[in-house]
Amino acid sequence: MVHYILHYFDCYGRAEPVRMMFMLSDVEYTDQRFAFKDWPLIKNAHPFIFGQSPVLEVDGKLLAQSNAINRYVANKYGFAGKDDWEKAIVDSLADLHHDYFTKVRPFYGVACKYWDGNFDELLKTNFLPERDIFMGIMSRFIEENETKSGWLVGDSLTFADLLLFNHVLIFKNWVPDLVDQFPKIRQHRDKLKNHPKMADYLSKRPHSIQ
Ligand SMILES: N[C@@H](CCC(=O)N[C@@H](CS)C(=O)NCC(=O)O)C(=O)O
Repeated sequence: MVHYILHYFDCYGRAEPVRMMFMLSDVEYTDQRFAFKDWPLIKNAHPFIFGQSPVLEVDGKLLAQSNAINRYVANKYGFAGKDDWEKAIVDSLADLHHDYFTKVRPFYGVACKYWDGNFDELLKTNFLPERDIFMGIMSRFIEENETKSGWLVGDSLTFADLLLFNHVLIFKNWVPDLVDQFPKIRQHRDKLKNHPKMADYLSKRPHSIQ
């Protein structure tokens, strides 16, 4: 049996979609969490080959970059898309999510209290305009795929769905009306929230706001 160790901060962030894929697939793994205050001490040591987290250890081999990890685990356990075309579309949505997350970092950093800044101002000038673009695109994918499955791509859940879901759950903490004007995103979120395994997982996972 493969031995997986997922190294990440004690929060959801970039690691939660991987945790969700392991959970949905009943795959055992070590969820190696560390405190934010410890990061400077461990950042340049094993296993952080890029000086960043997450890192997935697979029988002692190290894989960095959250989307490379997502894709690796997704390919193994059936969350990557059903054929080459679906896989390419899933990857494109993961890249879009990455770009979006990079764009809203000024707001995210203030929301997490990583740095000082005007929360209300950044919400208005940074987060909300990017949110509207991102959620608009995601809504279109869900709508176009609605008769097939209600997932973003094809007829089954992929890691692109988990990236969107994780984002929605986290940012709702700071933006309570995050998805009020996006019915397709609410529908997608509820579909995942009501998935029996997911509902159980969400009720038991360690609490975090980010
Ligand atoms: N593109 C990388 C970004 C990784 C990244 O920035 N991770 C953050 C935590 S979410 C981190 O390690 N920050 C601390 C640092 O860079 O020192 C990925 O997706 O894994």
